[in-house]
Amino acid sequence: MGNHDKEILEASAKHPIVPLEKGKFYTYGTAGFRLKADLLEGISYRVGLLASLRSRKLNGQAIGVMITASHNPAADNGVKIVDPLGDMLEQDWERYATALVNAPSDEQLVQVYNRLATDLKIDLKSPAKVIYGRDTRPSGHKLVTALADGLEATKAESVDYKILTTPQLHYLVRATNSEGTPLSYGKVSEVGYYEKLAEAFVRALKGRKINGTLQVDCANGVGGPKLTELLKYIPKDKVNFDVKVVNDDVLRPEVLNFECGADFVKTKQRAPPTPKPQPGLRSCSLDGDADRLIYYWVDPESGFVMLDGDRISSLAASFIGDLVESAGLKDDLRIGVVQTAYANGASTNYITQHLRLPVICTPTGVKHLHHVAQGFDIGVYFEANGHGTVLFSPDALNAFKKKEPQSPAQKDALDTLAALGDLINQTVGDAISDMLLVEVILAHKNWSLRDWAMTYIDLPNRLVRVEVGNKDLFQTTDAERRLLHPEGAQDEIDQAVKKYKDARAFARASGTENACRVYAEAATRSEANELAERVARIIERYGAL
Ligand code: G16
Repeated sequence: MGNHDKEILEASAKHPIVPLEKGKFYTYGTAGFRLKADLLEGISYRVGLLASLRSRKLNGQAIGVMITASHNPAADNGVKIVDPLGDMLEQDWERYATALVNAPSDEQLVQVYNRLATDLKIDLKSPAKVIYGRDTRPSGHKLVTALADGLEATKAESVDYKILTTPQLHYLVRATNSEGTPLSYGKVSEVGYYEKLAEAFVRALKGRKINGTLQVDCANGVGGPKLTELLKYIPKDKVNFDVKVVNDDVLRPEVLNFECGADFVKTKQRAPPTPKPQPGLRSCSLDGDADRLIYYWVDPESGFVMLDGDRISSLAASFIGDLVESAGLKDDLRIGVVQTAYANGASTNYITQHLRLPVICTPTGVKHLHHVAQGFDIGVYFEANGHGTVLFSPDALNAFKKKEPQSPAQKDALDTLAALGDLINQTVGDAISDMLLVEVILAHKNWSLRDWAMTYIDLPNRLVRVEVGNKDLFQTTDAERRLLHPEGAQDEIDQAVKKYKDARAFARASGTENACRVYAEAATRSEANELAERVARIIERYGAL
């Protein structure tokens, strides 16, 4: 008998796992377990067991659990684990999560739990701490109860932070673990998060003026109330930040991510229909849990113009690169950019040829990009869908604060870099923090969105979602740019691509939905559309076999 057997068995009976068809398993995907909410109660309970084990393995450091399905519809939900520094769960542990969640009976669940403890040399009597939060989905209540029961059964100390954006929970995990140390990340509270961002925003602006109104579409998700809260912390006497918060209805679940939000804007390549788009208005959209950000405006002449994650990435890389040069740190700090296969080819060319910075391509999922970005002193990583951040190494942060400036211009650059180190969420992509970063950069450059859009011209592209019988049939290689399985599918894609000028296309299984995604790029919009449709038909055919 292990230490928690009886408690685990008893609580597990209250939160049973829903069996899947024979041969199918629950998997820890791009962002944890993400499914229809009615399949998740047992999973959430078992994630509680895993989070306790993980905390014990890491000497009682706090582990986070976030309950959200982010950009997915209201009927879905998800559970994901956050590691002590606020980053995503270490990949090796995804296997353990999958093993616990797929244990077929309560008894086998106890066995897997005890076996993991033995194999990983975890002392089940040592302290464990888990903190958690959820987005505004109504199903979150039940999933939190199941999670809390898992933590109680395994005698972990826990803190329920109730409703949060995903990046706020990541912040709180890191703040909790660094409290009272020289590397303290900020006050351990939601207020601490607002204070840190607001203070750094004012400092980074250095008196520069923000032009005009910014309209923020909050996808009717948790970002709405949290952004409204943050705005209260920005001192009106110091900063003229005129923000119009829209699509912030969190009381009607059916409107969450519905015809609004960053995912809608990015995939449909148009502004949300509500509120009626106002020509020329600087606008941006967050997604359902506020970790993605897309900017856009409707131009009276050329129509809808979007500035997505690739644009934010190149804007940030260029601005920070210039500051590093002005600060006299160019030879000391390595700057790099991390993208995925979805990055527009024009952005990659701009970054490598114009900014002369290295670009690395990884599979989809911020967990992959984050890891690679850590290899640089300044690692800029964004997915085209608007999910990303900029990571500064301890050496970089140290240099911003300690280097003796040789001129007022150098001091100015060093101060701004130090402020950005506080403004930019170092744990994960954070739409609210990224939005403040974009506003700071535009204010420094005195740029409109049109000026920003002029930096390069995007290649026309199209994203298509394809329903298939079993998405797991589709396996990829080369950072998801080529299909390995089903056999023959990639050859057909290659043939299709050859028919178009400057074209590129790929298909991959989504890690957050039961579908495949197809991306195509070509010299003209109609060719990109046509190619995407062709590849989608290939995927449909292979998916139906
Ligand atoms: C999650 C991940 C992102 C990923 C996105 C789509 O975002 O955190 O890194 O790009 O899913 O993944 P997939 O194409 O595999 O479905 P979010 O905002 O939904 O948490």
